Parts: sequence; C-alpha cells; structure tokens
Amino acid sequence: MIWNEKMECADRSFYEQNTIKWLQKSVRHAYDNVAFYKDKLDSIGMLPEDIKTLADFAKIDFTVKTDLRDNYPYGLFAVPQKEVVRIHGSSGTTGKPIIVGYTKQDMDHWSECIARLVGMAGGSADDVAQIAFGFGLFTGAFGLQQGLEKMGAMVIPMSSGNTEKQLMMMKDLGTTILVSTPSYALYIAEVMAEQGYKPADFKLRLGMFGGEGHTEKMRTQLEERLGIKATENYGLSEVMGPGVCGECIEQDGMHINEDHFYIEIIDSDTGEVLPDGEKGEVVITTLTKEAIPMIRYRTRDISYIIADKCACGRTTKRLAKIQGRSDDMLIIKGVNVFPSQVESVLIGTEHISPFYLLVVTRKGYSDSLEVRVELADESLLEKFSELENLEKSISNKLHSVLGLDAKVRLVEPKSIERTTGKAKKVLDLRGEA
Ligand code: DLL
Repeated sequence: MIWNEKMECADRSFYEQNTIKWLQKSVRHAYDNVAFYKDKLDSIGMLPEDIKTLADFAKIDFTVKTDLRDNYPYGLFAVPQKEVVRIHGSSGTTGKPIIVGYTKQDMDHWSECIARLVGMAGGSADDVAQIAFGFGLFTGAFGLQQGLEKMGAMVIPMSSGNTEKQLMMMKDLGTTILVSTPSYALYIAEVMAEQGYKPADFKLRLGMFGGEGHTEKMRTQLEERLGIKATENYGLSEVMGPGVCGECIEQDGMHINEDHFYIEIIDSDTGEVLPDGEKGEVVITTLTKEAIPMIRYRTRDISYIIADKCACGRTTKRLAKIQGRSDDMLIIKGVNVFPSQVESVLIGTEHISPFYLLVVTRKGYSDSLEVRVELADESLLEKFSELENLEKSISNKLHSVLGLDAKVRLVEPKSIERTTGKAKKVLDLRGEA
C-alpha cells in the first residue's frame, strides 16, 4: 500500500519546484542556530537566500563525521535542549558515540518516513512485526517501532539476541514481518533450520532489513531460508536513522523520502556533484530536521540515483543498493577489494555456509588476503581431495572477480562468529604487525 500518495506519487515538477525552497529553509535554520554552519556560509560570503539553484547549494562545504565528534555532544544542535525529546547515537564501537537529537516534530516526521517504508515493503496494519534490532542508542529499533505503530501494525519489541526465544515468539505470536540486520536474519534462519523448523511452520512473509548491506545472492538466501520477500532500507544516525529511503516490492532501488532528504552523489576525490545514474559517494542534506540539521553530510556510502519511473507507481527517485563504504574498501597489493565482491562469489556455492571472514595481514611490505570460508556441514570434513578441489575452485573464482590471489581457508561448520547486529566481515591485522 502507498502510505502517503500525495508525497510518494507527486508529479516530478512538485519536487523540482520545491527542493530549492526546502534547502533554503533548512540552511536558514542551521545558519541562524548553529555557529558551525554560520561560519561555513560566512567563509564563502553566502546567505541561505543566495541559494537559487542546486549549483549554488553545491558551493557549501561538506559536513563530515569528525565535525560531529569535534562538536560532541550538543555543539551542532539547533534548538534549546528543552525542545529535544529523544537522543540516539551511532553504532560505532570505539571512543565516544555520535550523539543526535530529535524534537517532537522530528519524531513525527521520523514515524511518517518509516510508515512510508513499511507501505513500500508491502506491510500494512494487518501485520505483526518483530523487531530484532537492539533497542538502545542505535536508531534502528526505536525508529522502525514508531513507524510500524503509526501504520497500525502490531509490534513485538524483542530487541536483538536470544535467538531461540525470537523463534518461539515468532511462532506463537504469528509474526509476519521480521525487522533486523540481514546478517542476524541469516543467523535466525540457521537456528530455525537447526531446530527442525521449516518456513511453512511460521507466518513470516516479509523482511525489512537494514543497518548494513547485503548482496542480491544473500537476499535470495534470506528469501529461501525464511520463506519471505526480503526488502531493505537505508539511513544513518547522523541524518535521522532508518527512514531515508526503502525498497518497494519491485526490489529495484530504495525510494527516497525526498520531502525530508536531499541526496547528492559526488565524486569522492574531487567533491564534484555527479548526474543521476553515476556512481559515487552519497551526500545527504536534511530538509526538515529541527534538532540537528545536517547540511551536505558525506556518508562514505557508495551508490547512485535511479531517476526513471518505478513500476510500483511511486514517482520518488531511488537510491540504488549501497555498493560498499569507501572506508570498507581494502587496498591489497594495490588492488581495491570490497567485502561485497567476496560475498558475491561465496554465497550460493555448494557445500559452504553464507558466513565468512576476510583476514588481511602484512609481512614486510607485502599484504595478503585470507578468506575464511565455513563449510556448511560435516560431510566433507574427512574428504581431503574434495576439500582441496572446493578450495581451488573458490580461489579461482575469487581471482577472476578480484584480480588478486586470495588464500582460501575452509573452516569447520559454525566456527565463524555469528552476529545479532551488524556483522564484522573484515579482520584487518596490518596495523598490528
Ligand atoms: O544503521 C540506521 C539504520 C538502522 C538504517 C536500521 C536502516 C535500518 P548507523 O548505525 O548510524 O545507522 O549506521 C549507518 O550503516 O552509513 C551505512 O554504511 C550502513 N547502512 C545502513 N543501512 C544500510 C543498507 C543505521 N541498507 C551506516 N545498506 C550507513 C548498506 C547500510 N549499508
């Protein structure tokens, strides 16, 4: 169902006419209330009202993650603390988190954006949604919860972990939508099979996955193992959390909530804005955020914009599946390697499980990549020549995709750590030599 037809199916001219006005308004709010943005505009002699075209807007310097760290905790807030009703933070593992805030109106907008995403994914008020993201500073769980409730769905706030209980609730309460990271969903599917369940034993029909990417092959695995249609959605704490964009059932790019976010794609090296369809770094500007507006925030995520009409009837532009993060990219012997390239080779290969780990080491000046691949079951453990053939065939495939020799190490079933949140797929030991 289309939650907000007026906004999601508006004529393109509506967005073309209003985007500049919305940008001006958001920049004005930031300029008037946050010294950081006032300095940014003053340094180029620009006032918010000088933004007459998208090219004018592109003259404003980018905002980056360290700007949030440098202004920790409240330095980028644009409203007095008493107007802030909620705090969230980034999922970073080391150091101080990034802190973001929401006013009452921000919370309303957030629920609205998520309700649209639920509709896009094919959810409705009839659904029972199990949230298996961790509740806490992470934006995923609370964000999805309030939007699902706005839609009228029934929410089960399970949080992450305790997988057997997740399955019990899923079965007993008749869960129809699973909300989690794709890697946790895969783990849930594994435990489901171990316990002798089949997808048909559950009412599950839809996955709303996000917080990290997954390849198309991984999507197929999730759909088959859980008996669902798997959709994904994208966002980041700095600009709201989930709610920026989400896939419709066509599964071909994520519809952007264009009345709340303006997305540019830039060339990471030159900073130049690229046309629709060209791949580069995603830069997001919030159009309505009150508590902490973000102007031209560099996400480090790599994607492109799909502007043609979607078969679902929505007219909003779409963000293609995130291709990786520029800081996920490994450079090994001068070759660029994204974990997603490795995943695209591994997933679906016979005899191996979808869990893997990339280990990068350095000896002297030479880097090497080892790909730890887990055997699906014990059946090959004693068969030396078959193991050797499997290893060789994976290594050849990796060579043709990566253009690099990677050592493939087959490891025992269940020996790679499972995750209930965002998976860590790379162990880079180069700094430790
Ligand atoms: O992960 C917000 C979120 C929660 C989005 C739940 C969707 C669902 P952060 O913890 O700040 O916020 O992490 C943001 O996660 O810059 C991407 O690198 C990555 N990410 C999030 N969703 C996707 C996705 C949330 N669908 C960072 N595909 C972002 C690929 C994603 N990467």
